[in-house]
Amino acid sequence: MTSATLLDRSTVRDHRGALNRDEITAAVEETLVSTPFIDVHTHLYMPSLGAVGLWGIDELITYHYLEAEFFRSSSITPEQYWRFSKTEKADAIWRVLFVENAPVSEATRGVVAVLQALGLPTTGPDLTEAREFFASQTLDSHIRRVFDLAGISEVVMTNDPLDPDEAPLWERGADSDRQFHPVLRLDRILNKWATHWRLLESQGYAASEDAGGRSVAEVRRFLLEWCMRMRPVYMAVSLPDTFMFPEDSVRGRLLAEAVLPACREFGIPLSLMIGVRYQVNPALKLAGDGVGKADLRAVEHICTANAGNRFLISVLSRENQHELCVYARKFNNLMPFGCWWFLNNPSIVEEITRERLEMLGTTFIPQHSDARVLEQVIYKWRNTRRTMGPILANMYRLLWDDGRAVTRAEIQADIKRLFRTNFERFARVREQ
Ligand code: FIX
Ligand code: ZN
Repeated sequence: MTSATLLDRSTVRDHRGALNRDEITAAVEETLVSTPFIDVHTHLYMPSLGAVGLWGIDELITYHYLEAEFFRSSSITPEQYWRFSKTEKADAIWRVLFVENAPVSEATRGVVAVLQALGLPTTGPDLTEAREFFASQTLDSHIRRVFDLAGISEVVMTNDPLDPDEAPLWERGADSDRQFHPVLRLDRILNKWATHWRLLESQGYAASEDAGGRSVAEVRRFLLEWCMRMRPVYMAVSLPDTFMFPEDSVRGRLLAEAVLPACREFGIPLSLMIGVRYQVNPALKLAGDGVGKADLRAVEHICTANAGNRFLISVLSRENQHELCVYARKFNNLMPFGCWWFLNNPSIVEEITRERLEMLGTTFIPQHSDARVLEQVIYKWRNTRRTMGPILANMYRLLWDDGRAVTRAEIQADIKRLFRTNFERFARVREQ
């Protein structure tokens, strides 16, 4: 006899609109499909920044996730590969990962899902038909269609104020777009000061190599001027597995004395993405980064010392996930988000998400796409909905078995909170 039948059904169904146990799965699936998500971290760009945005079949195939997998299955060396044209690179990867081998990995299967969603052939010796299709698209209408297929209403960009291609577009006054939210990305300033302080100096900021003198105040001025220009929804930085806070370093000083005060002044969160081992194999370029377990006492210290700041935090190492959940229970100025990069695989997303639901309820942001190529949002959000459905349905069934049914409205509110309002409220998006 199951626990369900042991329960007095009338007590379980004692509130208006309560679902039956066997209605939960369909209600969850329908709500996941009908709720447009906000994608809180991508490397996508609004049309007015079109020059730096990636889209189309050649970009999909030469995505650094696929390059890493290509070098495992091909005798072509990275040195030879980097001498290829974009088309030659895409042709080589298509042949090796999609023709000579079945595309079963998460990243290769993703390309197949995108081709299918756009009505293109998912098999075939070459990419001719796909190239013709993408060549016939108009970027603006294509973006809207792709967002619809992905079930997202907005994306959050990654905008680098020191990027030589992107920064001039902002300085010339890039048109904003309601479906693209800017973010001020600070990796060059915080992680590569030694090679970038001169750029600030050349722009009229009194910076110095040791970040002494007026450097801190000037960086703060730089950040606030870019906040006025870009209106970011948050500032962001990726950090190595060795990151510590406080830290007696240029990064430690700029973070504590320039970035955190600027975030408070502009009223936006700081996103910390912790745990990268940069360029463990430089021959693979963007595909050459790795992961390392970080000492999350840095998170404890930064949340404690900066109660006036809000932190969006994602950690790259699987081994750091539980600690992050525990810290989120201690600090309500900490919002865990996403299953980042090497964690964005359904088996790991399931593990992390179940743990977060059990420890945090619905007070976290389950996922972001990290899309670098426009059409990737289609498969990354399809995977997320496919993974989230059974997890959420099981959660509500357990609640049912424990004596309380849920309503469709409650499921809608929870899913909206997980994939929209947690971010909107934490980043105060609608207030800006
Ligand atoms: O730092 C980041 O934002 C990372 O997401 C990227 O650098 C990384 O290369 C990536 O594409 C992960 O999915
Ligand atoms: Zn990213």
